[in-house]
Amino acid sequence: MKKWLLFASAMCLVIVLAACGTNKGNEGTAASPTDSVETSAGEGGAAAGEIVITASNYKFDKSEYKIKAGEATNIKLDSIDGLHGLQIRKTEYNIPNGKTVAVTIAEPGEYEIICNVPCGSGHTKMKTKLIVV
Ligand SMILES: [Cu+2]
Repeated sequence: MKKWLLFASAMCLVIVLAACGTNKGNEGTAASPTDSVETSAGEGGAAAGEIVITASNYKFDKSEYKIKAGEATNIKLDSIDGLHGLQIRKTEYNIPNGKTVAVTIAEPGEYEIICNVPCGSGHTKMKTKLIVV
């Protein structure tokens, strides 16, 4: 009986670890509903959704990212090549590498995203856009 319980809890652990693994491959696309429920319970509070911005030398994975005005969205920065940081201009949001920040912007518009870590020769070219609709 006890052995069986041990096995069951070990299986739970495996499932949790596997869930983390698949989450990493989620580059920039909207997380699946189950993922975002887990994440919002953990770090961002009651965020509406999550986006992952992937940074490498010397670019971000998309030319623009969209979030909804007035709604908290968890934005995660993932550096897969080099070390980068993210700054949303005209706002106070800075997202360090590997961190998730709940971002709420009330005013619709285009916000420039830049890298805020001096990362090398292509640093000044590291720009993308956050579209708030
Ligand atoms: Cu940089």
